[in-house]
Amino acid sequence: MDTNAYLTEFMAAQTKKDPAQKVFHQAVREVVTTLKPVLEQNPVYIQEKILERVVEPERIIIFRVPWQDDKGGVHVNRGFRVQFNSALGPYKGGIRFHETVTQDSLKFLGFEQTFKNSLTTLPLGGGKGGSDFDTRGKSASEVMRFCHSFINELYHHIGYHTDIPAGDLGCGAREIGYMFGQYKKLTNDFTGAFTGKKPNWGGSLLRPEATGYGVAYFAQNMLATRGDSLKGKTAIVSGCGNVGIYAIEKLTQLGAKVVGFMDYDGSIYDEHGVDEERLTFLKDLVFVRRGSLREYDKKFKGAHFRSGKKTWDIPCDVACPTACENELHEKDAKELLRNGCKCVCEGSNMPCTPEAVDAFQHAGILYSPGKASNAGGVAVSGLEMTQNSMRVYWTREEVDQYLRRIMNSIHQSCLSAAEEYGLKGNYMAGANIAGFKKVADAMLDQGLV
Ligand code: 2IT
Repeated sequence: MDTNAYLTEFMAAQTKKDPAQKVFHQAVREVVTTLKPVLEQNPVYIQEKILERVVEPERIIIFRVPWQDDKGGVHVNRGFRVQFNSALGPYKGGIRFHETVTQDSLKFLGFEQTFKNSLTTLPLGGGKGGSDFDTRGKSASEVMRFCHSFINELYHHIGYHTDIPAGDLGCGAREIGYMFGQYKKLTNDFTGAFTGKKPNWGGSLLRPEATGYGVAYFAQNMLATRGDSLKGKTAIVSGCGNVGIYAIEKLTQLGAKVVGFMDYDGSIYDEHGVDEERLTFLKDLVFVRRGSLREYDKKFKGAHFRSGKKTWDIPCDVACPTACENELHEKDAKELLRNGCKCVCEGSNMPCTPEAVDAFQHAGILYSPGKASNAGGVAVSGLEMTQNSMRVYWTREEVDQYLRRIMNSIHQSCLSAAEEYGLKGNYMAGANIAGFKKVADAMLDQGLV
């Protein structure tokens, strides 16, 4: 059978098996499509049914999470952990607390995580978990009771050598703290079974900044392949969480002017660009007061808050989507291109729809998929695990050096893999091929397990 027919049949079988898992299938389709030349040169992957095996999570745990609100009312959420692939190391990946969490979204994220973790060069398998629980609008004690209940079940399935969760959307250091505390209470074991801990109880310096900084380093690397840099570039960043804020910080430090950003309420256009004063305000607004960007508009003259509007119409050279999956559509991509955008560097997981990616690739601008450019976060999680094992703390500078080295290496792997298979400059193909091959070869070595 020729490879196209094999891939068509493969995708049809996937959709037939779980017809409702649309985002997962989107992620799978993106990966397997770019693997075509790899499968042609390495028929063993087809003979050994590596694709069929790699899209099947090793295990999915689904559980009840009951908790009580401050008034004594009873609530029930659903908890998940998708232990996707352990060929390269223990399962590793974040926990998402958001109303949109389903088995579908976590399978997509766990699948992406498997290849992303492979690209980091570190010994990490892939996993993802979470719950359809929204931390927004809940008191700290409600969040704590929820996190404790979540861990009352999950603690059976995770551990230092087994599965190491971290944060993701709706799950930051506060939630990791509550989960880690309960895990330690139940197991009587102080180990690095979570990453994203605070530095005073086992966390790594620079972990909060790592994803955003990594995005900026990756954008810088991409521009360098065209003899260019971030200096003097206009940039927009779509999300305003951990990833977005620190991407803004590093893009600015590397000489770009960030004129647009966005949160759940709307977006800001600030012609002046984010400077130190604005960044300090943003960090306090987002991380401490958990407020809305409407306040930024009131504070800084010349800044405009655009209620309910995204950032993509703001003219820029560099765009970093850092909010969530499928946040950037074909029409947004076309608008960015019309406005002269030269580089799209993904900070969230699969933020660009397939049509948007096609538009960027067709136009020949620099485009990197999240599994390559947002891997700095999980990479520093890996470094946090190393520090925990060694029982040492590294300085900010030491961690930053490793982070830069890892982002450079991911960038290089993408370029080399793409070139090797005749797809020069295609970061999406490069990331998928390099990430996949390492996992696939380990699976072959380990036999049918
Ligand atoms: O999407 C991601 O890479 C993360 N949420 C971070 C995972 C981790 O284990 O640090």
